[in-house]
Amino acid sequence: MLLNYFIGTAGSGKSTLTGELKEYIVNRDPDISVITLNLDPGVKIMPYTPDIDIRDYILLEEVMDKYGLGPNGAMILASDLMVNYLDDLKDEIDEYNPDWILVDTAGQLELFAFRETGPLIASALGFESIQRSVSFLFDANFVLRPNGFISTLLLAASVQFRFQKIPQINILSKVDLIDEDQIEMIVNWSQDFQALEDSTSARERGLIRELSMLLSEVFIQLGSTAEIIPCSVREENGLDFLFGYLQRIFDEEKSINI
Ligand SMILES: Nc1nc2c(ncn2[C@@H]2O[C@H](COP(=O)(O)OP(=O)(O)OP(=O)(O)O)[C@@H](O)[C@H]2O)c(=O)[nH]1
Ligand SMILES: [Mg+2]
Repeated sequence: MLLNYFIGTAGSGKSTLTGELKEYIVNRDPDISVITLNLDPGVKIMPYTPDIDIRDYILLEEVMDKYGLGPNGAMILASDLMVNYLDDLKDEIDEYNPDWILVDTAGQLELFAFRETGPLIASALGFESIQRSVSFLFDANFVLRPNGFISTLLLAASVQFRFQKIPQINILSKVDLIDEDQIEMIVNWSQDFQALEDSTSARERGLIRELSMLLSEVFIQLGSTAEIIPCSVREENGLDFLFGYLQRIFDEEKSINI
């Protein structure tokens, strides 16, 4: 079984991609049974209908009313309360017994990634022969400049640090909003941090330049990360690559369990 978490900044396209990727897989390979799991207790309108939904157990609005909290405080509490429903989620997953589970997380990524909940859910749902992966979305709107790319890279690196041992795929989302040259430039930054440092030196000024140069130097020291996959659900672009990456992770699990 493969369980993939979509994580990324607010509005980066996690829910849309979760729904579209399921559609893509159903059409592309009917032998793979795939379900979606929504872990966002606060979402009101979703671009797809999740097969399993945390909102059946916790609703942000009810937490606000019951505990007299505003949306932010209630979101923190709701995400902590999710842990109480892990057995229910597991039972629902067992009923479906799927090959792949696509997990859609809330926009407040720090709640899922930096508090105890996310890693706890990740390990609690990591039962039996389950292979897990994280797909981290870089919103094309925000990574056009080196400083935007570097700050998102720092977030992605923090998530990787928290979800140790879980393979991470980096996705450049909404690429229909930027042009081909820009896509190429960002993919190049992800493969070659020296190119990122050169762009930083050319395009940033003052303190931001100094800081960005230092940070890109840190990434050079840390070594190269995986190439970022450009994706657009509008143009159905990149879903094949993402599917391929996930399939490789899934096949690795199968070969380990033979
Ligand atoms: N142009 C374009 N817009 C997209 C794409 N994917 C998502 N969007 C739009 O981006 C907005 C946010 O998409 P969501 O899928 O709700 O993003 P999210 O990351 O789930 O948002 P939160 O859960 O609120 O953090 C919506 O208006 C989507 O229609 C894409 O590939 N291209
Ligand atoms: Mg969402």
